[in-house]
Amino acid sequence: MKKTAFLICLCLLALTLPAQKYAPKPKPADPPKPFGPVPTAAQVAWQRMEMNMFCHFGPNTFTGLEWGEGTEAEDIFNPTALDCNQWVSVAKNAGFQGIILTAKHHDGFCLWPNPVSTHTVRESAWRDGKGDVLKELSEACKKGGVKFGIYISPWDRNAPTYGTPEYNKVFLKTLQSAHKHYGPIFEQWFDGANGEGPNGKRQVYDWKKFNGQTKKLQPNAVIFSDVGPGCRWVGNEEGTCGRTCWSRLDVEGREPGKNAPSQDTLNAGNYNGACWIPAETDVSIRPGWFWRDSEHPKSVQELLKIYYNSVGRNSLLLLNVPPDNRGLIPAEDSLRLVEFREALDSIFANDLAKKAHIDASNYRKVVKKTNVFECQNELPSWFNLSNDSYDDYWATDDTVTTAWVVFKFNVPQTFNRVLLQEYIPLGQRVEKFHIEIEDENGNWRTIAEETTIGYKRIVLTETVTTKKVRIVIDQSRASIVLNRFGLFMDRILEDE
Ligand code: FUL
Repeated sequence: MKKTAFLICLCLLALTLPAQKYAPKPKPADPPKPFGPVPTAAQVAWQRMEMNMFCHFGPNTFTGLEWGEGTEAEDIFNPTALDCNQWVSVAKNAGFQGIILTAKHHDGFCLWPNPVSTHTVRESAWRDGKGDVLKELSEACKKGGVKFGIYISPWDRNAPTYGTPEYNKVFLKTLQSAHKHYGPIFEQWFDGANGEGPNGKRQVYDWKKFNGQTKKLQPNAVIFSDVGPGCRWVGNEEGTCGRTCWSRLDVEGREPGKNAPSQDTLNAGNYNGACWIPAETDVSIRPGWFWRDSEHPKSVQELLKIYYNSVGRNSLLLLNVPPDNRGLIPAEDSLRLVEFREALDSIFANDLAKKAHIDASNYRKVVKKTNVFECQNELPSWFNLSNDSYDDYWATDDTVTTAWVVFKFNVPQTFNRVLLQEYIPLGQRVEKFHIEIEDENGNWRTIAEETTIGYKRIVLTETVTTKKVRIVIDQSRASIVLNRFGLFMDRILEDE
């Protein structure tokens, strides 16, 4: 009885309140639900680095070999003017966010005094055995604000235990010594190469333990191998990611090396892959991975093509820039990288799409968080396509998997590069899209047809001039979530 009286009072009170002030709150649209496997925060941060520098350095720098035998005398390693700060400044000037060093290549020589090896800088005459390249580079990276990563080859042509279960223990201790003393490490690189012939030693690697210990000691490190788990080899060393590239891969029953998925699969990913394992494109600025006096860096044009074929195809670019036998990055490579940076800036500094009026066939209703009571503050989320805030996106309603966005200009614009980005924290969705421009007669003309977008897609088109550009998403596996669209003019590779 008491309860009923209380409820009546409550209703009367509610009726006396001014209706206007308590108008029903518009329900802000929920963010789209994630689709399929999604990246971890570390994988998103890694992908956003876009370009990192690889440094192959070790006995091969002094012998001219690509794969050292493992029998080279330690004294062979003798850089006369090592300066890791110079490597860092070269990397920064080129716009690389991180550096990955071959701390131990297949010859087994360790660039740090690894306590479980007798084939290290400690055994060499270099700096009286007191030198430590890992220490110098990790400190230089910290000082320069560049992230530090390491390559440690599982294949070891020097380790006496190689080919026995004992080697796995040695390898775990090797990893531990590097991970404990030189972190934080943003990427751990596990090479899949294993060149021992039929009569040679074969190692059965304990990948579970290698990955488990790495995760424990360096929780933010993205682990590279043919099968991840953090990121995967792109399947070639030419700098070409698949035109269709899914960041998903099936790795059940797979291992790095001989039991890896086919190179074609690594190049394109698996449409329904169970794990988020994005592609990393590793390629050298020179013909070899290690420095040789007789070799020279690629041209700016070649580097730009590599950029489009890697970063522009939903992959991260890991460009190898090998230090020479002085322990310095040669002037011709560092100059080439400055030219490469200037070329990228000349193309991507001027986003023509920023001047556009945008319209879309559908958008998810997003109510400005600061003022949820006023419906007129609903923002068409397509505005987010031309701003630089990573976490703001244009998304369609849940059931809408085909949509267009049109970019209109007051005066005609000339461009040949179209940039698109999906908001990958919510997964990879788009599987087919095309780009149209309005011609002089007011008709739409298709200038490109592509498949995947992923983290970043740069579509190379003929040079066109138009007042209207339309992106048509023909097929998406869930609602569309794009966070960036841009239009650029490349005058360096204009007709490619
Ligand atoms: C390969 C190695 O065999 C090469 O020497 C180089 O380190 C390259 C990055 O990976 O598998």
